[in-house]
Amino acid sequence: MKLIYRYFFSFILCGSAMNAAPKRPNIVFLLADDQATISMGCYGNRDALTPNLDGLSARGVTFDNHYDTTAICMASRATILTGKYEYAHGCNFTRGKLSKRDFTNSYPLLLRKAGYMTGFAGKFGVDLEGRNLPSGEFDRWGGGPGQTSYATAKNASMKAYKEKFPHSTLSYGAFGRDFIRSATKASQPFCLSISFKAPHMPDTPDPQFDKVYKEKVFKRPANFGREYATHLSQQSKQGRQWERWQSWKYSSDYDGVMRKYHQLVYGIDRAVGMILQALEDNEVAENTVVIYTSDNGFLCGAHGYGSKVLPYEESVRVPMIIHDPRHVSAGRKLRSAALTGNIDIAPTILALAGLRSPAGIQGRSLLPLLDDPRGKIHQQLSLMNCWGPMPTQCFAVVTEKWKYIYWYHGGEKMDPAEELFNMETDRLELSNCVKNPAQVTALNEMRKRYDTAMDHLKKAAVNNHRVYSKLFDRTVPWKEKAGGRKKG
Ligand SMILES: [Ca+2]
Repeated sequence: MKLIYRYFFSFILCGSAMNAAPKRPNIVFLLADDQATISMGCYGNRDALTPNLDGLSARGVTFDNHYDTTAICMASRATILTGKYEYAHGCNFTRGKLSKRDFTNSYPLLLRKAGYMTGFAGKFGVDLEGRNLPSGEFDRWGGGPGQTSYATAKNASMKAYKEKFPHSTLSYGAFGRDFIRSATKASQPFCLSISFKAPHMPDTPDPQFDKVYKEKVFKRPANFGREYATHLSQQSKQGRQWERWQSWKYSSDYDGVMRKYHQLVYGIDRAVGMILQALEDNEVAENTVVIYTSDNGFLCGAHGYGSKVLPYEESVRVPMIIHDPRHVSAGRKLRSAALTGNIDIAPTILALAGLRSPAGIQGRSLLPLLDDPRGKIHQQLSLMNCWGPMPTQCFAVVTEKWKYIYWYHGGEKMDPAEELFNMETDRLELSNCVKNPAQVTALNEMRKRYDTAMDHLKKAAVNNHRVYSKLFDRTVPWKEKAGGRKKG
């Protein structure tokens, strides 16, 4: 009866406003922190229990080649907000804050300006020029500074939830539920952004889910362990990612570590379930687009590395789902192999809201891929690491078929190095094809693509990233780079 009434009411509205613009959708943007594709059932891991996320995947379009162009929290989040590569927004730990101009042009602020009711909860994770947290820029705020805490009581803006939801992950589900309930009473559409802390370290999952993975033994990926790193660059082994193979116990207690990691993701799955249920309960599910992704992946012992940052698959390729219930793509378990990236999130959300992307945005709307999941948005994407020890800093390009990484740093122990991986046949990056005579054509093509990407970097790099115009240029010899800067 309720449904009939709703359709009748919609008909009356349509009839009385034939020329009115189509109703703008609500948008829910859900962001995990350090979540690798290996942690989800819908990305092929049968050990993972993620029923709500798998359901979202089945109803929406799931992206199999989605990359975080910088695989570290702050830079990736700034990219998500702005639709720009790190070198163009300049924001990363120790390097720079997000400018007022870029933040003003970020998707939540543009949507609010266009009449959306906006809410944010979780780890904001981006340092802003001239201010601390942007609590006043959202209609409802449950965000926190720095890394936030898994203890809800320690997150000042979320204290209202500390009794019922002492672990922060479910508190964000409750925030989302309450925001949706109040937002649907208003006449305007809403945009809810939730940034979970999970499954970021320290690995302290919600104890109420302790039984979910108790004594679970996880299948090791086929590139698990140091024996699968002998072909990888010396540069990639100079940072903490190499050391964390041992200190984070991938080497000695893989199952123990992965139980906690998956348990943290299980908490997210439950919180996502709360939010999706709230959309149903408040009768807005049919007009709400849900997007789910992560700010970077996690190496989890692949090749004997821990953590993230490096441009290898487990670190840069992340989950990405878009469910638009209004669209013909809904409910068809569609997957897209198109190359997509975190630079595309803001333009996609802006397009959903019917807004044009501001000048300088480098990403593109992914909505055409809902029409045709076999289509293409990008021919190539750039990947970069501008954080941590200088030898681990690098630039890379990826296509649907190849990934090419250039490690610019030389020295006593190493020469600048190139890596070429076949993304169609070697997703685990077990073979570096740089010296394979059969792949000379591919190598030359990817070098050319790299140089094109560098041309873009040189044009768009902001002040604090201009140094990379030279450092990442593969035509400039190491000696010239080493002479021009202090030891890093
Ligand atoms: Ca992260």
